[in-house]
Amino acid sequence: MVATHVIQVGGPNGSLTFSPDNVKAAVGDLVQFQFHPKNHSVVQSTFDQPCVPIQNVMPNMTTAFFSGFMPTNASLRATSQVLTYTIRVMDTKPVWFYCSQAKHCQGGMVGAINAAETGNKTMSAFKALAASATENLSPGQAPGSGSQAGSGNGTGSGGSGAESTPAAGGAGAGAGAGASTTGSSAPAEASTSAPAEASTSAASSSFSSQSFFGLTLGTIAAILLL
Ligand SMILES: [Cu+2]
Repeated sequence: MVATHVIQVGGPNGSLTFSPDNVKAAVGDLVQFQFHPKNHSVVQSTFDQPCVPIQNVMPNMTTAFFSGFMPTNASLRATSQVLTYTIRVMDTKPVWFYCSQAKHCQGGMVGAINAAETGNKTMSAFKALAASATENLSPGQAPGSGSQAGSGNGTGSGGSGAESTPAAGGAGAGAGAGASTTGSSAPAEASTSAPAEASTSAASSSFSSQSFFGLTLGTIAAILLL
C-alpha cells in the first residue's frame, strides 16, 4: 500500500519552515507538499548546495522536481482549496529540497526525505549549510542575477512522477492584503511572484503589528529563526 506523507510548506503564522522537515518514506510512497501563505516553492537540491537547484550541480539530473511558486492566502485554506504538489519517492537515498523564495532557504526553509539521523549529512547540517548560502536560486535562474529576478518554469519534471494541483478558480496572491498581482492560477512565474510577496508584506505591515521598528516581515522572520 502506498503511503502519503504530508509536509506543510510554510505555516499559518508565516513561518519559514517545512513541517516536518524530514520524513521517512519507502520507495513508491508519495510526499505531498501543502502550501501555506504567502508564496513558497519546493526545489530539489543537493546536500552540499542547499539553495541551488540540483540540475545546476548535476546537469545529467533528469528527475529533479520544482513545484513552481505557489501564491496562496489564508482564505484559500479555509475553503480547503489547498495548493499541493506531490512527488513519488523513487529510492531510499536522501532527497534534499528548499524554498527558492527570497532568502527563505537561508532562513531555514529546507527539508529532506530520508535524511540520516546521524553522521555528516543530517538535517541540522543541511540547515547550517543553507544559512551560509550566498544565493537562493530557482530552476532556470542564472547565478548572480539576484533573488528577485528568476523565471522558474513552474513545472515539475515528469520523471519523478510529479504533479501539481492548482486550486480551481485561480486565487490571486495575497488577495486579502491588497496586492496587485494577477489572479492567474499557480504556478506563477518568479518574476511576478517575488514582487508579490514583497508587496503583500508591505501591505500587511500597514495594518498589523508585523512591522516593528520599520523591519519588514521577512526580516523579523529571519531574526526569529536565528
Ligand atoms: Cu518559502
